[in-house]
Amino acid sequence: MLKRFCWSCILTLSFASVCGAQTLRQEADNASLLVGTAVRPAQLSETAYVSTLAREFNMLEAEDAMKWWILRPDAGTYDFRQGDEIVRFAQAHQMKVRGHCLVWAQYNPKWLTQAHFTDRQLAHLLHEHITKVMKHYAGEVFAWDVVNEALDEHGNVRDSLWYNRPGIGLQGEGTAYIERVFRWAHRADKHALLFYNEAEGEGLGRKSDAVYAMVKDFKQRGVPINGIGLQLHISKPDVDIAAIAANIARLTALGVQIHVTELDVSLPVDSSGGLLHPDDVNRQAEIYRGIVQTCLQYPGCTAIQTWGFTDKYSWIGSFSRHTRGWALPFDRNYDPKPAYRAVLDALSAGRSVPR
Ligand code: 9MR
Repeated sequence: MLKRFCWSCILTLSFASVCGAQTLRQEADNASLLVGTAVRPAQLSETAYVSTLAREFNMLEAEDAMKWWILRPDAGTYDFRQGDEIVRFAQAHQMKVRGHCLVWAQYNPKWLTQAHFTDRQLAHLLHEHITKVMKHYAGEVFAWDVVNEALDEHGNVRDSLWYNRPGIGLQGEGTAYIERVFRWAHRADKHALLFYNEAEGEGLGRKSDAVYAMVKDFKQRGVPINGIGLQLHISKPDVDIAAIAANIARLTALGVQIHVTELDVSLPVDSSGGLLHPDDVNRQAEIYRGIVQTCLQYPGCTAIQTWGFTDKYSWIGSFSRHTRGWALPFDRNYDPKPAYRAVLDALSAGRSVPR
């Protein structure tokens, strides 16, 4: 890709550092791509966190702040403070905001899960929640993960509060409850892009086949769905990039966008947090590079987001009982890792010829 002509290049010997690779954000802007990260509001008072975030990303998403367990301390209350703080930060730094997530079987507040609501009561509660939250953020959140992780590894609809325990009145009818909530979401904010977000179904297999079949069905019947979120929490070194590309190709051919929503590549660490195998950082960088290059091959792949950006704050440590870590492009001191350089290089190559 031709770089724009730059006078400062004449004044410096270091052409590449001034006019070549810049920041992820600048390169993503040039490639017409959104590059985002998940954000926790508690960290927005930390100078290094804030400066890295604003410099490197043109999009962010609340890692937790827009989930039921934070937004809904009790049945009668909506607590938007944390979500609003994130939106204000984004606006102050000209960043887009993704919303996450309106419907998920996990991490719901106890008042909701333990009250033995009937399906009619649950339908009412969920409809009201989607409507209030989306209207609150209308014009601020441009895309929502409406439903998160509703399918199991076989591609079947998971048992859940919202589906069949007791569900919202569509128990036993497969993806009908997902369709219902997408329709509610579209009515709440007709300008928001509506995504179905899924884990471990990024390549080819039973789960991604089921997502594909659902999208095909929804598109044929006019159900308002605009995109699929591919989470991409990677924990194995043998990532099948070709299978991910094939999945992106078939989904975008149906007319939905792809957002890579939760990318991280975790590595084994020892008890003091050091890498067990130092060479893993290079393998990690190549995985990051491969994902970014793959997304850039498809015009319908419009955003790449990492799940946090510094190893200082990542869900991986506590989730793996501190056996894994090092998952993100910046280390604990906010220094860029080889993974950062690989993403930057891939972005700076721009989009390849559209397929
Ligand atoms: O990273 C998130 C962690 O801080 C929270 O404790 C947890 C529950 O809210 O959710 C984590 O994020 C998950 C995301 O919302 C959906 N995909 C899997 C993510 C990692 O568990």
